[in-house]
Amino acid sequence: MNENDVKPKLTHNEVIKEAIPTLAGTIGAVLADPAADRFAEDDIQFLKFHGIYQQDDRDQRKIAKHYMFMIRGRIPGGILDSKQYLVFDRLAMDHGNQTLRITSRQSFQFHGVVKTGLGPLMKGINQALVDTLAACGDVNRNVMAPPAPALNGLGSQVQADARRASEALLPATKAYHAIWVEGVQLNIDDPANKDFVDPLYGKTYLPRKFKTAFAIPPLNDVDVLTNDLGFIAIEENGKLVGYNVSVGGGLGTSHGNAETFPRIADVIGFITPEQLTEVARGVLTVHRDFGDRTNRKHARLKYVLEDKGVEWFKTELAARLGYALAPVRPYHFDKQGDTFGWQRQANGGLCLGLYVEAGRIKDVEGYKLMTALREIIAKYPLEIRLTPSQNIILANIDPAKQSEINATLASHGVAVEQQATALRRASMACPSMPTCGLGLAESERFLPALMTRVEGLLSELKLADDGMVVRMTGCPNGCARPYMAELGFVGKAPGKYQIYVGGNESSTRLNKLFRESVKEVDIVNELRPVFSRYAVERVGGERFGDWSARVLWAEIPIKS
Ligand code: SRM
Ligand code: SF4
Repeated sequence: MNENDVKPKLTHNEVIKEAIPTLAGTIGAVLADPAADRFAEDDIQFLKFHGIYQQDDRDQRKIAKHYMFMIRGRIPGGILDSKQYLVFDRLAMDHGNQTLRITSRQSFQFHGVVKTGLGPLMKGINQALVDTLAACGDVNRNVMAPPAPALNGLGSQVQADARRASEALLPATKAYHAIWVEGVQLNIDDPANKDFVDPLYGKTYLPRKFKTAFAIPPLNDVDVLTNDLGFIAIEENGKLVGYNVSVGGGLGTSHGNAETFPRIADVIGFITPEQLTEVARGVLTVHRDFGDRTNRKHARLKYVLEDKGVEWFKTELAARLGYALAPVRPYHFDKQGDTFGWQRQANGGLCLGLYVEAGRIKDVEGYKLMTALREIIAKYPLEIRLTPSQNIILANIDPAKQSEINATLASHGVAVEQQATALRRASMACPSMPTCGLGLAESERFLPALMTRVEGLLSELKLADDGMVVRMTGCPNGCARPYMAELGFVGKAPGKYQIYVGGNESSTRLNKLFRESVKEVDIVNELRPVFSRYAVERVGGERFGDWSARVLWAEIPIKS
């Protein structure tokens, strides 16, 4: 480097990670201070690595800032046992807002926790042998895996591999245990903490978040190609022989910043299950070493792939592993989404898929899903599985208990047959208001009302029974993966949305921007001519996403 060259400035997040690689900050001390109702900026960043976001209630901002916390679990593959579920339920009732939010990465979030509840809630989660470590922050996040127990013989093996990958990519800091389990500030005079450097992540962790998912073709329920790292199961004669590896997927963008974009991952090779953790670590360390630490909007692995190229990536990974990956094996995705209602598992047990609107488990008048689940899970031995589309599966149920469970659900207004329309069953919304600090428009609170209007339009056009993947987010970060939807809505400003069209059923194609800014009240009017054309122009049973990509995309003005 020439002496006149100015080294680009590292982001503040890099500076604070370098200064305190244990990620302890002053969290323990502030937690113990009864006068403090919130944490200061650097601790807010460290808290994310512990699975905690400081938020404020945006409905109350005009009156005063009411600080509260969102806590996200680390639940690889979305599987919990009954005891763990009941602990989550109790903690949400005692310290949260009496709801549990299933996330689009198969975890649970608590919302509305005030600072005095934070310590007891975190302790309770850890006592249930679940944790929240690395659920957020510049590390590998909750690892996804297909949750459907009735899927096929590979399910449990792939789930076990997802847990293995999750463990292999965990940060090693002792701060999490000290603060949340022992209830003390990390002892920085202990040499192990004073000179701590994470063996995998180093001092400064990753430049940005990193996401890993496992898929079992032909089902792409996890949206594997939207992840930084994907493992696509390859089966031969009913046995798992290994995984195709995908790298460099990601969805987050920013309005008005053309240098940010969603990207579908590249499938770069095949590995055996024995190679899984070393390959996962290899891919993650390429991100660690080459991700942009000077600009958090350009820091995801997808930009390394985009800037340096896929061939460069393969060579760099091979250099780290000491071998090149084997050639990609044939695979094919043809669908996504969940199966609802009762199904028989291969082991003779039953499972029940339940639709959860926008992932929010709650009680409302006439529909007491939270109570129904609590009663059933407390009474019958079963397993809980959270899905990547924000729904829940009760698994391993004794067939003799089916009718009792149906009766309990019915007594709380929860249907098992015809749980929701085809449109709603394939829909997702991110939380946005009032908890998310980044939301520009409503999402979870608006989508149900919009769905009712869209359903009306579809029935007028005799399209009501046709499924369509609809996803909404309150901003362009893409938390409900709207850029993969057949019909996507992305918040632009209060009460205004971008409309995207053209994703496909297998979730292997990004959609395209169709309308830049549409007011809530105008959405159905915008969609009416589109759906009317689709109803008459589609070929055979062509889905809305495929028709949009074939017909509408040709009409969308190309942006320079
Ligand atoms: Fe997300 C930030 C919620 C999945 C891309 N996401 C946030 C925050 C924490 C807002 C913040 O930073 O202050 C949101 C908390 C809202 C709240 O009140 O709960 C939030 N994201 C969620 C969840 C709960 C949405 C949901 O509907 O379930 C999902 C939690 C998953 C989990 O259990 O780990 C969630 N977020 C996603 C996904 C989808 C996925 O991972 O499959 C994406 C797009 C994929 C990707 O990462 O590219 C996603 N979230 C983002 C981004 C944009 C990242 C980027 O690369 O630009 C942000 C903003 C950020 O990180 O600065 C963000
Ligand atoms: Fe918040 Fe935006 Fe994510 Fe929705 S998409 S939860 S508004 S960051």
